[in-house]
Amino acid sequence: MTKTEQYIAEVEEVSAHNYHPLPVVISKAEGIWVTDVEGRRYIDMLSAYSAVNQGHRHPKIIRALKDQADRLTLTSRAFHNDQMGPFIRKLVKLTRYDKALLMNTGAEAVETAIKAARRWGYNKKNVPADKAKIIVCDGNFHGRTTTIVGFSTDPDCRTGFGPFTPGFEIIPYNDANALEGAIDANTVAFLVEPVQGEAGVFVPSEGYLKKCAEICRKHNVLLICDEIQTGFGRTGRMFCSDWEGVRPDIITMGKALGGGVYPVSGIVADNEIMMAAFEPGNHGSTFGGNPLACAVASAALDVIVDEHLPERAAELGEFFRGELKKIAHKRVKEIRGKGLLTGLELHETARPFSLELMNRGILAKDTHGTTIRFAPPLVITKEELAGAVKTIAEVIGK
Ligand code: IF1
Repeated sequence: MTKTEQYIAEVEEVSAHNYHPLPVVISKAEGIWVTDVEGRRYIDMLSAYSAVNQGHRHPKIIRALKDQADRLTLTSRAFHNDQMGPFIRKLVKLTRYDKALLMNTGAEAVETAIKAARRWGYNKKNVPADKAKIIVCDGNFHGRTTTIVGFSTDPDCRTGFGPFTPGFEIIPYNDANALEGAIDANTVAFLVEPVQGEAGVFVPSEGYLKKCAEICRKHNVLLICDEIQTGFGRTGRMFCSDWEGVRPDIITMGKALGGGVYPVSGIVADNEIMMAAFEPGNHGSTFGGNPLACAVASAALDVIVDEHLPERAAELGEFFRGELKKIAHKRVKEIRGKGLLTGLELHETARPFSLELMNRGILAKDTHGTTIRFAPPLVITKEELAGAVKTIAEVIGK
């Protein structure tokens, strides 16, 4: 057995079988490159689902991690720490909101937004107790807690995990009229991804989010944008909602906020929501806002701003999709995306192509059967992207 086979066999034996990864075992990484246990190098074109926008092990982020690890890692929120305030200040200045609430994973950020919206609804909109409704979209992906999978439309995510939390209504994505039709007196929020990732990189029509924002405002419904995957430069703006000049009432964030180094998530919102929703004792997390997380996330934000990652993603994404479109092979059904988040949809099953790309040094994951998702770290160069396109063309054209 090769080393790769040994590691995979071990995981098969001792880990729950909740994933079906590509058969590559990674042991090292730097920037856009990862190295497997056989010493083979690959370009990472998944970026841990956009969590390593800054590239693997960015030196400034690793420095922050090490320095903070030598001082203080965890206090819990029973005491203050000297990292949380300065970091949140930086985050709310960047995002231009009054306040942030820090958690660890994306799903927790979404749960936090749901709680905030419900409490706001009861305290500010006078929704009768336990009647709050939140509208969500067909094809959504917001995480894997029991509440969140309860409003998923993907059978793989939800089957067998009920009974589910009530209070959610599902409408079609990319249909602003459906949103207006679904809003009633008890509706507190509309939760939406500005680009649907899991659904196969589905980019809604231009103006959709703006229209949704107007409808929400008109009916006093909170707009919650889930930017966990689309945030921090991935789509070519700091947040994807910036593309349409939309300022959501709540943004959920995670993934790249921790620079691919440490799980850090949270929500931002203004006082009107944060103060109505949260008081001592009604929400929290042992690790949320811990000093190690804050030190890492602070450096992660600096890298995004200092290295102009949103601007890079905008420019390189255009270049990448332009080059991909030149492949024009009959196997290709559609190429779509925003910034450095691209889906290449085929007329056939995508997994064999992901496997062949892997054999040629490119790691990209198939999603929803026929789409390959390309989302390299935003620090990738034009030359590296051009090289990747050549390989992709060879694999698709084979
Ligand atoms: C998995 C997808 C990506 C997310 C949005 C919340 C979360 C995610 C918009 C939850 C997480 C992940 C998690 C990963 C696969 C993945 C994914 F294919 F399922 F849709 F990225 F595209 N909101 N996305 O995309 O964040 O709790 O995981 O930190 O296997 O679950 P989390």
